[in-house]
Amino acid sequence: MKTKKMGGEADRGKKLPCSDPEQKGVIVAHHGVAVEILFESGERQMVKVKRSSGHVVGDDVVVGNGLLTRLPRRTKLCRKDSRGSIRIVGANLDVLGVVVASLPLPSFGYVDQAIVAAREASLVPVLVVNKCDREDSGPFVAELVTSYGKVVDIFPVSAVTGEGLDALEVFLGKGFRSFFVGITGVGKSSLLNAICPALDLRVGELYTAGSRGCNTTTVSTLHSLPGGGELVDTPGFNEFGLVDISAADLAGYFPGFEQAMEGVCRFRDCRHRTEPGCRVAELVLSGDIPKERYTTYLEILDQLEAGEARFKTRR
Ligand SMILES: Nc1nc2c(ncn2[C@@H]2O[C@H](COP(=O)(O)OP(=O)(O)OP(=O)(O)O)[C@@H](O)[C@H]2O)c(=O)[nH]1
Ligand SMILES: [Mg+2]
Repeated sequence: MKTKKMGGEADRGKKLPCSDPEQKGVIVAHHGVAVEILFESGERQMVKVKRSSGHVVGDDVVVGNGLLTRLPRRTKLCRKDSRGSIRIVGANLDVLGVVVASLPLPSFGYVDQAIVAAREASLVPVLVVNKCDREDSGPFVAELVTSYGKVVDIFPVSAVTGEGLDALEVFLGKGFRSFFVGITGVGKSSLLNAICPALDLRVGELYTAGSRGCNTTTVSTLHSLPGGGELVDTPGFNEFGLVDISAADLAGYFPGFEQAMEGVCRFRDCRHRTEPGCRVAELVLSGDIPKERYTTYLEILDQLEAGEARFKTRR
């Protein structure tokens, strides 16, 4: 594959003396200082970019005349990392596949925050429960079905035995661009290999309870699937900090609160804590919103409010 240097300023839009014809393509891998572009012609090319270019996998670009120009994004998915930095993780996506397994277990609130972030970014969230061949996976799947069964599609699968992969492939094949997220070691790359064996992506060593959880995948990559659709494999990350969601908006996106949003609370700025006439509180009392869902909501609400208070103090 050719690697082309676009020049120091190229990806910021300054024109450089060069007369290549323009070609449209999509970024299929991001290596920090270079991006791999798949052009509409089928040709692939590595193009050097600044580390701070802001380009991500899934970005549509036009390359030509020494310029790399990013086209407007249809959707973008963001998260805050453990240091509070905002990261755009992918662009022009349709589906967010939150991959979980009974080992390693996701951190508290991970699935909820991923679903909230997907909804805010106008993506369809689904839960992919991998490692269903494990003995402890039955109760784990049952728990997830109780919590999220009415809220999102759930795909129990095993990359090892192939169980459940047909249904997942049919779903992914509907022409979507899907994006797998999940903590390291849940088997995102293994699933892609199982769906698309020709890829032969690197997978981690056997995960045991004492494993340190180092990232095996270090670069996000976009792949076309044999049955249709596209899928992005990503390095695992343990935190899914919310971006662009205010404490006031949280309930509107929160998994399990859909029914509550159909009615109205007495106060328009109700945070659903202890306010009188609160629709969420009514549904928790009647058992329509499970208590654990509500507890998780309150904890994430606390975190968002604390973040907003810190931001105000700094200003
Ligand atoms: N039992 C079982 N193990 C699996 C399954 N899928 C993956 N694994 C194992 O889980 C470990 C981690 O798999 P990876 O595919 O590298 O996980 P990953 O989510 O891509 O990890 P990162 O790239 O670090 O984010 C490997 O040892 C796999 O063999 C599965 O369906 N069942
Ligand atoms: Mg991986």
